[in-house]
Amino acid sequence: MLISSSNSGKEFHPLLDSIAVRIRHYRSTLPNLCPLDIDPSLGSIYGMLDGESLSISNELHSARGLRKLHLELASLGSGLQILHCVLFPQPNFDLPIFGADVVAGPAGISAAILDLSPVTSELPLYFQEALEKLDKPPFSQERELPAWGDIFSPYVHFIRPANEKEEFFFLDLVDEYLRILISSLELIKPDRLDSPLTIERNKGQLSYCLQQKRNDKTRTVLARAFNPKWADRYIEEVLFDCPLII
Ligand code: BLA
Repeated sequence: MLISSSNSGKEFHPLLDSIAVRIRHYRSTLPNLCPLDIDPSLGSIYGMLDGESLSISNELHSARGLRKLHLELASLGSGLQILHCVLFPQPNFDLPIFGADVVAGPAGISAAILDLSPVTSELPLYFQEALEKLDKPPFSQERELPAWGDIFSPYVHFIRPANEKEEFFFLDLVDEYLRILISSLELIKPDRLDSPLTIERNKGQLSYCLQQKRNDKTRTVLARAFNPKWADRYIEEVLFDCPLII
């Protein structure tokens, strides 16, 4: 069953809640898990727009092999709710970026995106093999990726779930993608910080962030709920701040 719980007093769509529970569960198993500091003015945000409450709550951590684990739940007026999660690897680990974005409106989920995105020309073999083995659920409404979506892997899912069954399929995929990423963490031996591989992966994360910043839909929604200047700062500093150049 998809669970529904309250978060900061706010009811979220059961799919968003269920995904957040899975992410927190996997996160709790990670070695060296450590909360990351965030500017209090950008961490938990509450406001009102046209009589509707707005909220954004951010959870930021690091762990062995992962420089930034970001889970965000946002409620941005007109019944719009968003779950955003990105797990950025440490560039000296040969890992892809885990990303999930789920957008719910008054008529239900309009977009559900999930990927393990490469930071070099191809996904590491371990991930190609593990993802290839997964069953592809029969989603009835696949959506077309925007032009900036060339950062995603061949295993990206971008769908509009048509019913609760398809929401379950998507939740299962999130679970599998997290399981694959987290099980690989135990096997990986990091490269040196000054290795050319590390530098290449660092550049790959940078271009992932630059492409994500071309998503006008994110900017538009944040600018409407708050204001354009705040939206730009939030995107630059919280969502897709650029990785350290090593
Ligand atoms: C689409 N993202 C969207 C949409 C909205 C947001 C409103 C349009 C939904 C639709 O077309 O049905 C909004 N997403 C947000 C906001 C935040 C957010 C406000 O995360 C944060 C506060 N986006 C990501 C990540 C991925 C991603 C990590 O942040 C993928 C891993 C993908 N979102 C993504 C894509 C689209 C999208 C591919 C579709 C864009 C399009 O169709 O043009």
